[in-house]
Amino acid sequence: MTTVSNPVNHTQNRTAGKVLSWSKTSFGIKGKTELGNFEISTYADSTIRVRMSRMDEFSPNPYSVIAEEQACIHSLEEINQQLVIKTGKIILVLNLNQWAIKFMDHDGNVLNEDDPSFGISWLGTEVTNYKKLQDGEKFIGLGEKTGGLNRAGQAFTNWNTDYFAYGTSDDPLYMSIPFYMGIHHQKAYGIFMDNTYKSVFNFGASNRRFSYFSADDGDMDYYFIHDDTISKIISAYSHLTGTMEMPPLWSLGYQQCRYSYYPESEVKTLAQTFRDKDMPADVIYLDIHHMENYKVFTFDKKNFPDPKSLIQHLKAKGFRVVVIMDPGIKVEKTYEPYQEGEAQNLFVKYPDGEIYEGQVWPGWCAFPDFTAEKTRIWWAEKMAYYTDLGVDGFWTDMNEPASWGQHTPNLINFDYEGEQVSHRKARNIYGMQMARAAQEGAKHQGQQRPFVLTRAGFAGIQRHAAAWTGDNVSSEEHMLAGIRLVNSLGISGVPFAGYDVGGFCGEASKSLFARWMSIATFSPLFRAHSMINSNDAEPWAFGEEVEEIAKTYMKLRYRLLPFIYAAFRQSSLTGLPIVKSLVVDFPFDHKVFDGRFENQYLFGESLLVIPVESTKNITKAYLPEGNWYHLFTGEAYAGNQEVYLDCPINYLPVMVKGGSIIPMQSAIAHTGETPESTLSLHLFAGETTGTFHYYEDDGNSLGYQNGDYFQRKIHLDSKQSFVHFEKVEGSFSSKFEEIELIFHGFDISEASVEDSAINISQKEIAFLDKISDFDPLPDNSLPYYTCGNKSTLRIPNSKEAFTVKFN
Ligand code: NBV
Repeated sequence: MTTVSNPVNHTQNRTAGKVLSWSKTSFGIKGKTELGNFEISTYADSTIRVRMSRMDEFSPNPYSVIAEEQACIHSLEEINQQLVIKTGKIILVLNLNQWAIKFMDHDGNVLNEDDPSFGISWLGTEVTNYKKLQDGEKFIGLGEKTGGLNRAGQAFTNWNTDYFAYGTSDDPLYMSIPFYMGIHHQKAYGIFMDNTYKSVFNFGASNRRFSYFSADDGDMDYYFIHDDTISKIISAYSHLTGTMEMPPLWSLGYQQCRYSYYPESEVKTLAQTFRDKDMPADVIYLDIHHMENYKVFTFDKKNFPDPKSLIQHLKAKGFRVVVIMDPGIKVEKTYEPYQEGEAQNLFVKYPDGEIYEGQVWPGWCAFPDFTAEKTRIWWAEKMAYYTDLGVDGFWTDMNEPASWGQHTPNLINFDYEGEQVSHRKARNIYGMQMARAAQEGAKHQGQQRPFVLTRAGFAGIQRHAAAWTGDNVSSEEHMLAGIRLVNSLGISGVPFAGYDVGGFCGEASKSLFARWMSIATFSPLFRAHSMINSNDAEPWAFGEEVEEIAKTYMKLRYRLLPFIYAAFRQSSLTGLPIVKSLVVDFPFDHKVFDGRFENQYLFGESLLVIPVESTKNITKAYLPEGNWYHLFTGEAYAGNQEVYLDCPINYLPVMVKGGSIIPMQSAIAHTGETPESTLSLHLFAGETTGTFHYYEDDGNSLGYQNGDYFQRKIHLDSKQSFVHFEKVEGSFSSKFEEIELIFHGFDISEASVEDSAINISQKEIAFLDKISDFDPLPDNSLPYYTCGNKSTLRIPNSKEAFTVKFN
């Protein structure tokens, strides 16, 4: 490849310059500036891609975007040295005298504009897009980044990094997602820079002129997104980079990890203890000590003489086993994976052809080049070793890739789907390609819905794996920081994420562990984990009181599974988060950015979780607009106000949004157990009407892709006093024969069922004087869950449409 016209100048900023020529393409325009080639194309009315390169050809990232261009240009005009391009939602104005883009909405409001002097610039190989800072502009997103919800005034680096015991303001961490949203003047937009080199996002740090995003090398390649809501912007980003596949139901249960459980007798005791103590759990992890000298695709013969029987034993008790897989392959001439990798040319190499070796747990290791398809196929085949033993899930750790010394030499080569690039371009994508290999491997070995948990990743990782936030610390500060990390991952397209409950490094106090368990009940991934040589950290290891609290919340998690599973289904369709920072629904309410409230989030559509340190007994919370109910006391609150809430250690403040419908089931020991046949539908009176997208399937197979699901919308209209159940779609039979309606905040004396093909007799709709049995308070120190007037009503779970009227 040759440079366009000007040689790389290493000392001075060079801008793209004047537009010299342009022409129309099927999806937009392309042309030349004084310094680069450019192309502007559309992917949707809401999404425009801008590319600029000094090379003759672009070198796109083949991994992140899976959407295709779409012709969405409604008009294109050249007026006074400006090119005006309109889609259904965006007006793009390109200044032809000096490359600078302005994005506006159809009312002419400026959403985002290039700095008029610098626009797209180069400094040596580094390419940057400078964007004028708008008045009061706030910035959110960027995935796994520490700091506050509003990122204004700060800068962040994307360079996947293994960071043991990171601080709560440290950067960069394990995963890079170069997607953010800007919010100002009651408008929002999103920008995704699709470049895998090390990059920097500066949101007005050390200057007050511009924000910018900049990559060490490669093309300036970004997608500008605008729509009326943050949700639509996130969905548009997810349309580009893909959504999560439906995970297996068991992965939504409680997961127990430790570095490491061994020998096998300890693993068996662990499993039995959950069952003996009646604490629901689904997953046990085997960390690196299950291997022989930390070699992947082995089991240690002494500690795990018969892994197949062990796994069968655990399965019989309702447990799934997830094993860790590190990328480093021990350099050992007699070790089969090394022999094969060497013989088949599967490892990352130096430019002179020598295999690159770095030190990790097994000692000196070679690293499979997951950016080459043949390596991913080889890995997928190797995974038969685990699936033959009955392993259910895969945990890809150390895939930044990590190695002792933390300075992988930049000159090593990666295939990058045939492009042949250096570590500078490949590092950030390596972890995602390992997770992909694991997911493809599990599928190749016959698993229909693989569960892969990854530490490193890049934009699009949600298509291949769930994520966790690495080696956090047992502290109050870290507990809250983890919530922000997971919330930020959620608004950056990665809905299935979590943190190590209890903290990985250090020792959790009793109260910290209890509070962390209660918060994580409302996290997409619910997994406790802790470091080698630390105290026991299972939910019963902190004394009786904590055990009771943990058990109550773990049971609540399992009772909420119908609600959680439906939230996963929605997320897999829309890309929207399962834990929604309040900014998603209330972006123009400045209170949601307030340091006191920025950790609050909605779990699913309806549960407002107020995370609070375990040391506090009372906390201030912000209730956004709408009306709210305390989940545990049933007390009603008006929205748009700050309130004080009690939060003793057994009592996490959680509010339910008025108008919500929350399906719950009976407590079960693990997801393989069938709950009782009654589905409890909690209905909360609201100022606005509510819709719930109820969803069920077998939780395991891909049958749902062919219609084998049970799905219906349920509408609650509190003002007009009815609940309407739409006709069920899909061929799946619900596990619930009966629905119990539980009314909260209503004053009901009678009810009737209408429009029903089923004949519901008066007897069946008789009110039951029953209150919920959910009590988070072992010592009953706070009011029992009475919830309004205790009205409940039972009806058959008919697949037909019907309406329940009440007054
Ligand atoms: O495999 C050991 C650990 C693992 O438990 C942890 O969750 C990872 O983030 N792993 C890192 C390696 C080194 C930890 C010091």
